[in-house]
Amino acid sequence: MSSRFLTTVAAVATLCASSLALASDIQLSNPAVRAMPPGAPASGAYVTLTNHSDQDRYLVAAESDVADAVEVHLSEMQGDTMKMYQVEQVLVPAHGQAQLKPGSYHIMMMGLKKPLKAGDQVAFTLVMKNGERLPLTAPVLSPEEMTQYMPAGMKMKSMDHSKMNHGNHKKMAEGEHSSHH
Ligand SMILES: [Cu+2]
Repeated sequence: MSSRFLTTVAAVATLCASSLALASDIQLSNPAVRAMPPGAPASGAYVTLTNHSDQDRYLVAAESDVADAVEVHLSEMQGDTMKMYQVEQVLVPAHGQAQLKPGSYHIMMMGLKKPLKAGDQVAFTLVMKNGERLPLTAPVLSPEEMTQYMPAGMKMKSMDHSKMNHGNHKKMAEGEHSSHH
């Protein structure tokens, strides 16, 4: 290992001392996994990606060892039936957001290796089109908690309890905001 490399590492470490997450332009917030009873074949995971860069970015895949297969899906109403299918990518627009949420884009875990109990944590790796890999740990939410996670439900709650909305992802938000410019 050259001393030049060590110098670079030290400089980067200093810059990022307040938040390792700042290594990426993509901020992950509001992660959630839907709890599933024993024997359930599949479940969904949700997260919001915020792109702090000037370039459009794309989520192309997700990985986890919790299931045999993990895919990025889109749910859509077709007539009065909810259909879902795998998508090649999800756009995270420059200085914008992509929300993976119930009834829309989601991470699909198929062939669950164990039941997903409320309170558990599930580790994922999100893969971006540019090759960047973003680690993500998502809490498993009970059916009741998932109801709160619904975008419509969150909107109504935030009218009365605006702090609740931020409380859900305060760890990530604080780290990002303290050094974001
Ligand atoms: Cu799906």
